[in-house]
Formats: sequence, structure tokens, C-alpha cells
Amino acid sequence: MHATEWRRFLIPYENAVEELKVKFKSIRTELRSIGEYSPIEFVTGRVKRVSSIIEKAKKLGVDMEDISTGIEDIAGIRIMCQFVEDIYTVVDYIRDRDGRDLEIVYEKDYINNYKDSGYRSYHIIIKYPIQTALGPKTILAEIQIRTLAMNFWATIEHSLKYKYKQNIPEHIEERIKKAADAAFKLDQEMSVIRHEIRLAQKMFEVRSKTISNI
Ligand code: 0O2
Repeated sequence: MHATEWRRFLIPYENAVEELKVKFKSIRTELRSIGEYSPIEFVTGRVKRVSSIIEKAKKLGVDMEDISTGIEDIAGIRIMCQFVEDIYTVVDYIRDRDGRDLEIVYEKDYINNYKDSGYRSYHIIIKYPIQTALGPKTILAEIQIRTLAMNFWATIEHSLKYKYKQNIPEHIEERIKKAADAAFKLDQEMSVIRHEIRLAQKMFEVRSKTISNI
């Protein structure tokens, strides 16, 4: 494909990323405006670079004419959450929208089934309809949902992998994996702390009610 063909090919993906970012960000804004807790902390999105698309197509053995079906993450949305439980709230929210403004193709739970690298996140591949100046088009997009700690680890691991061009010595890989486990332990500890604070708050509310009824 020439540069102009690539630009034309990527337009619906760029539009989809922009639309999806607005949609997920607005959930947070809406909930906060009514004083409710938002399971979404922040949202980012990107369209894969042409060089990465070509590299991935080669790796997966996908012909260039099949990239729109063979590569599922040309459009990518990342949703960051404070707690692991929030991830599943967001997943349910996306499932609720299945058949409405998006269609779920499949889901990958890399939290319960974390990768050998230590990578954890919940991935949902969707079909997303988009209106372009050249007519309607349905594209594939990947939504990654993760905690802040999972994102912290994945961002650094990705840049180390990139820097060292995948040639990371085995003992270092092992340490990176241990760091992923430590990040997950931190997530679990934060959830326990949150649970205990909620319990304490409820007990305090019950006691205050009892005292005011005396
Ligand atoms: P980028 O730069 O984020 O776009 P594969 O990539 O072959 O392992 P597959 O089937 O393409 O697997 O999809 P999968 O496993 O769902 O992973 C796709 C994306 O998830 C990756 O995209 C990363 O964003 C993220 N990811 C998966 N595994 C890891 C990992 O071990 N470390 C980090 N940091 N991220 C991971 P890209 O295209 O690799 O990269």
C-alpha cells in the first residue's frame, strides 16, 4: 500500500478510536457529576503505527489484503481502573452494550490466565460500526481493561522489550515476571483495604443510627 492508501485505510480506525474514547470518558464524567464512584479512572486510545501493522502481519502470517480481519488491534482502547473488581464492572458494562453500539467478537481474560511474561489485563475484541465520508464501515477494535498497577507494569515492560529488541536475558525476564506478581499483590492488598474501609464505614453508620434512635 502507498502512503495515501494507508491514510485512507486508517481513517475509520482513527474515527473509531476517537468515538470510543469519548464514550468511555463520558461514563466517568456522568458518574462523577452525580457523585457516584466511577470504575473508570482514565482512558487512552491509539491507532497502531503502519510499521507495527506490517510487522504484526508478518508475525501472524496475515496477507496485506486481509489485515482488516487478521489484525484485531489496529484500533486500540485502554481503560484504566483503580481496583481489579472495577475491571469486571467495566466488562459487564461493555457486555450490556453488545448488539447496541458495538458487537463483542470474543474476550481474553489475561487476569485469571496471565501470560508467561506476567502480563495481566482483560481484552475484549469488538466490531464497531463507523460512518466515514466514504460511507459506513465496520472495523475491529481491541479494548484493554486493566488496573493502574497492571498498566504501570505493562508500560515499563513494553518499553524495556522495545529498548532491548526482545533480547532480554532469561534472569531479567524472571525478575520482570516477579515484578508483575508484586504489582498484582499490591492490587489485591488495595482491594482488601478498600473492603475493610467500607465495612468500618457501614458499622459506623449502623452505630450512629442506633444512637440517634435512643
Ligand atoms: P502494542 O504496541 O501495545 O500495540 P501476541 O501479541 O501475539 O502475544 P495477540 O493475539 O496479538 O498476541 O493479542 P494479545 O495477546 O491479546 O495482545 C495484544 C496486545 O496486548 C499487545 O499489542 C499489547 O498491547 C498487549 N500485550 C500482550 N502481551 C503483552 C506483554 O507480555 N507485555 C505487554 N507490555 N503488553 C502485552 P502489541 O501489538 O504487542 O503491542
